[in-house]
Amino acid sequence: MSDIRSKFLEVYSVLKSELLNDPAFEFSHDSRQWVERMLDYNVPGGKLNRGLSVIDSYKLLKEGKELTNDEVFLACVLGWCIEWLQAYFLVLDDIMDNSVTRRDQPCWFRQPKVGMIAVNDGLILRNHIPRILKKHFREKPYYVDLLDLFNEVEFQTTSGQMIDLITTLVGEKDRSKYSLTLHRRIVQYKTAYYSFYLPVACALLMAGEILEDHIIVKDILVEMGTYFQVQDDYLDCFGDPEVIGKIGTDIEDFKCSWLVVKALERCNEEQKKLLYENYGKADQARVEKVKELYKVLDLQGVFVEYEKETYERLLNSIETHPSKAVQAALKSFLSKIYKRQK
Ligand code: DMA
Ligand code: MG
Ligand code: MG
Ligand code: MG
Repeated sequence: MSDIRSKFLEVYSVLKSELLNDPAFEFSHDSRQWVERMLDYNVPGGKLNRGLSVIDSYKLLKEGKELTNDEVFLACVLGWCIEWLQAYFLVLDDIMDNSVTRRDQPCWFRQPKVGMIAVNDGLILRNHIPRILKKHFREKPYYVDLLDLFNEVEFQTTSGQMIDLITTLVGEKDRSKYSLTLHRRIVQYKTAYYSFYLPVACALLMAGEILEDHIIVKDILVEMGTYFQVQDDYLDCFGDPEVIGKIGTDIEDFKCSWLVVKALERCNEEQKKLLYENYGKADQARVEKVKELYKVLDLQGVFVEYEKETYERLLNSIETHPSKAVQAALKSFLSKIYKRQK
């Protein structure tokens, strides 16, 4: 394991132990055990890309200057706050999307004895974040900005989740409403801000920067996040569940996925009819018919082309940025997701 990853995981144990001994709540043996199990199940088991990106970006912004132990620790803490935020969104997202597996295990709400307690567990995860921030950043000059950043990004993400969910109501009435413009709006809000802008914004605040001075960086990261969610939509259908650790549900759930938008763009009247009849039904045979159609329409080829173009476009806009350090941070983030299989 890389040095930084093992350091990062050590910090998880520190934060967990602080939260399990939070003096603001008198834990009983059972409640402490519940929270510990819930955290271990939902927080550290992902790719950790978002969390690790805070440390990576901060290092690059410091242009090779050796970081102090304290700086590394604080960057790890912020990284974990993003992983906590992600865990909170995912626990609730899996309930709303009626998903089966996540990170190679059953979704938390599918665990025996958990069920809808998972809703409150999601809220607990969410409430941990300001507690972690208060403990470690209260004295920092950028504390208020940090709190504001997390609040703003959470608002954007929950709003994105809302439009992701209510758009399916529109789609059930009229599938032709699903467009690239609508898709873009959903994924910017539900994914791009918290997954891409937030890690770099955390690093910028730690480096003493003012976020308003970095609008271009934000725009590039939101573009990158959009690309990331197109990949997620693609992998939902064409990814290997063994590799991505989750079973896709977008077709059953009637989602305004990038794939269905592209299919609608490309299909003839007959194929459109087939799509209308089979999309959005929790029936394996119908799901297979939709997947067949996606293959006939060569959506795999369309995606490969999209991926190539997007990568080049992103690289170009990164290279127009005046700061080499910022360029390096953005390129490092992009390289982590380009052609990802999981
Ligand atoms: C994910 O959208 C967005 C959030 C905020 C969790 P999604 O439902 O496509 O994600 P996944 O495919 O991981 O369930
Ligand atoms: Mg989901
Ligand atoms: Mg979802
Ligand atoms: Mg998805």
